Amino acid sequence: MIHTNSEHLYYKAQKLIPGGVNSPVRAFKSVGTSPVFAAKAYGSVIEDVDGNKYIDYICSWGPLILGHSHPLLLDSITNAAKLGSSFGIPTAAEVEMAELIVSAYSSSVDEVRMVNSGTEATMSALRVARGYTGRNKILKFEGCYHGHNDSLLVKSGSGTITYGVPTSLGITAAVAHDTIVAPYNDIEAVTAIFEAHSHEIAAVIVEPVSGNMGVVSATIEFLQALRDLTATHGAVLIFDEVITGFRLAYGGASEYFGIAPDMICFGKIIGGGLPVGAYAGKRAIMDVVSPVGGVYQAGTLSGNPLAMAAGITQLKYLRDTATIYADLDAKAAYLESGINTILRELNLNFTVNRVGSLLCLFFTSHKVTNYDEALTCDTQKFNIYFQSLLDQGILIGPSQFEAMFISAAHTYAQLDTTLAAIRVALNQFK
Ligand code: KE4
Repeated sequence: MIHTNSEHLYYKAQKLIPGGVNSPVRAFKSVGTSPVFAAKAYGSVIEDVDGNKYIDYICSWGPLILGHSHPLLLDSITNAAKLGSSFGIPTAAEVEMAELIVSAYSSSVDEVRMVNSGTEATMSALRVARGYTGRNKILKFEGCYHGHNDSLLVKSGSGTITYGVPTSLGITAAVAHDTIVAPYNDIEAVTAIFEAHSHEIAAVIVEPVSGNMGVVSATIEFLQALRDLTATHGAVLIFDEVITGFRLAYGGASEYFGIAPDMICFGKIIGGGLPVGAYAGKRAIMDVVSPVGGVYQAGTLSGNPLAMAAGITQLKYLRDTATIYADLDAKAAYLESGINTILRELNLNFTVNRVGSLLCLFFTSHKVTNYDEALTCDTQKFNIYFQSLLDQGILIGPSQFEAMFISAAHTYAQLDTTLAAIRVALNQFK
């Protein structure tokens, strides 16, 4: 493949944008190569600026569950744009979006507030939980990513200290001090933390299925323990459903696991590929949000009409297409089964995790149920695998610790093409 135009753009971009990209993972740094620049996309195909075509499993990191440039979404965005791109006063579309989210997650939420990213959603939800409980500490889990707000760019402290230390420059020790980090899926650890910090913990935030350490699912026992412990100790349970919301089921992980958190954060799918986020919860909690209550949160473009138009169309399609989730899961299961067959035939003992239409091939023989186990992966082998797939016209996330996203646009013929490429890529390791 020729990448002349991508290389030229990347050279220019690095002089103007930190690392040449507007989000770090796009730099392909962890896979040790230069990024390809997208020119256009349609269905499950991305074309780069050199005319190379890829079957795309990044899907904009989740939003494009129906595929790129879906005609229904294009029409909605175009029609909304003709009426105005932003007003600064309320619109009917924001009410309709709120109705869709509240009705899909009715066991957990009465009210929803739109924001412009998943980061804003989780940042705001934590502020609401702190304002609602009057407490300072939050509990998160290793390997879960909730966006780049200060309280959540924190890892577990060394030794016996339970408070966190920053994972990024620019975050104060004081902020990190109020974040406790526990191992994912570790009920005993969380129980001990609540026993030690019961009345200090404002919220527990968790990805019910993490798409940020590869794909790793919480066990239902773990989620139930979080539900019980937060209820007992008066903390707010927040499901970060930025990835899983409207993906694992129309009612997301809350429906998939049958567990109702106190608050839910959304992003990605609810905006149909346009900038979006939302946080939602029971009225008793959400009534602390300004202008009703004393927790301030605001946004110039929150509930933007173009993002609402795209998101409403996508959510209604997901709501009204009876077989959509079964079809998505069947395609992902087909890919999972095909990869496992290839691994068996090549006598490779790598691990495949799949939940719904999210999957990940881990270059480790370990089962992967938490971040420490994910870290046993041979990332050098992943990098060779990634590059081989890219050269064969298959685009997956440029990191071992991301998910493959299946969309309704992926065809079984494309899955077979993908499996053939995966066989070539894995054949290098037998
Ligand atoms: P954004 O601020 O990027 O819209 O959302 C942050 C976020 C919150 N919660 C979860 C579970 C998420 O996965 C994310 C963002 N996901 C990453 C991909 N793993 C976005 C890709 C990127 O950072 O460029």
